[in-house]
Amino acid sequence: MTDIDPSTRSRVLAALRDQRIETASWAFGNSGTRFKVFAQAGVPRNPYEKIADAATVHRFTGVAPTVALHIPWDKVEDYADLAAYAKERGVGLGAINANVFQDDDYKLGSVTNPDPQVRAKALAHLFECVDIMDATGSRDLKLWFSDGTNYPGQDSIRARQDRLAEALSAVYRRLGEDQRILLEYKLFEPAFYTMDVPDWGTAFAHCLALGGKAQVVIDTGHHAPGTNIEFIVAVLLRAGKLGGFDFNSRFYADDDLMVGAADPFQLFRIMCEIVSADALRAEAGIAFMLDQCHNIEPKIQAVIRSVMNVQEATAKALLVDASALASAQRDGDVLAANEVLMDAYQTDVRPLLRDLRGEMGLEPDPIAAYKQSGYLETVTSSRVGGNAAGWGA
Ligand code: PSV
Ligand code: MN
Ligand code: MN
Repeated sequence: MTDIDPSTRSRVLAALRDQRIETASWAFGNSGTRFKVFAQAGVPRNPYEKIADAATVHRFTGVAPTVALHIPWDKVEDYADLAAYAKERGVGLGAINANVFQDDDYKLGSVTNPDPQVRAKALAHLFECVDIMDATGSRDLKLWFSDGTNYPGQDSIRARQDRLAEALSAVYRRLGEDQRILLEYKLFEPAFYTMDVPDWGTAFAHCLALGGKAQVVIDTGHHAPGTNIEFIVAVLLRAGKLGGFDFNSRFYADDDLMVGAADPFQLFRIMCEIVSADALRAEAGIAFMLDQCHNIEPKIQAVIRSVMNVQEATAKALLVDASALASAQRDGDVLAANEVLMDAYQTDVRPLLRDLRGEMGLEPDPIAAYKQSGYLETVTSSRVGGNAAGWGA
């Protein structure tokens, strides 16, 4: 793309100014693999400090105004107080992520466990998460179930689907008017033979049966290699069942690397589907969340980088010449249509984003500004003995 014409430029800048990317509290804590968790200096010791870090990301990017919590990793006495603290820092609390995967009782599953007592315990946790949403004012309950089986014959696949449907509908009934379930799927891990929600089709079927307050969330790291994620985005958007994303990058499995690091072109293609369906607007109700771990890289800086990567992909998607694309598609001109997309993808949008930040009263280079701010040095000296993010410790 040569020069961006003034009307395209102002349309793109307006859309980028309104973009909202949600960070994840667990990205700021120590994390690792099952082989080793590497501790970093200055990591948060409690949920309040995680929120302070998320607020720092927002301070330098201007487009990350909410942070998702994971319960019980972010358990506190008083969630209204936590929400007030977040507000003081200039951010809000976003999705509440349930955790029914880290208890010995859940060895054979949580809500799909053959034992009704374990199922009841899991359901009680999900209700507790809705109570927390009531206190924090969160709209979204994000449900990911590690439930599944490792061996053929271990349990009835159909009975487990029945148990899942039962639990989901109990939670659905408990939701408030403006609350919703975001159901997340994952191909494999920790279960290796069957996952009870392995793919978008299963998640979609459950959400359809539940009703309008249940939608599918796409974690970009949760598919078989080679899966066409933008196709899933398009199909779910068309059905009004796309609730949001857990963004991250993967080379192999659920790697949880920085979004846009492994395959920026895929991220662009995903954002093209969003933009062409006019689903970037907040009113479209799509939550653009990060679900990543920063095992070896500095965490706050990595989250800032991730937010910028999403912004860059979005800016490129917004630059697609929709009328040229439609006309090439109408003419059946395969190469011209493809060129329209590639033209936008190959545009260097970094100057545009620097201008955007200037207009928003931010420093043009958020990473340089963050580094100069001395925030990391301050928290490194004031926080001693930071916690693991919640797992792998
Ligand atoms: C599971 O792999 C997952 O993607 C779910 O979203 C969990 O809540 C999250 O990771 C924990 O990082
Ligand atoms: Mn996820
Ligand atoms: Mn994951």
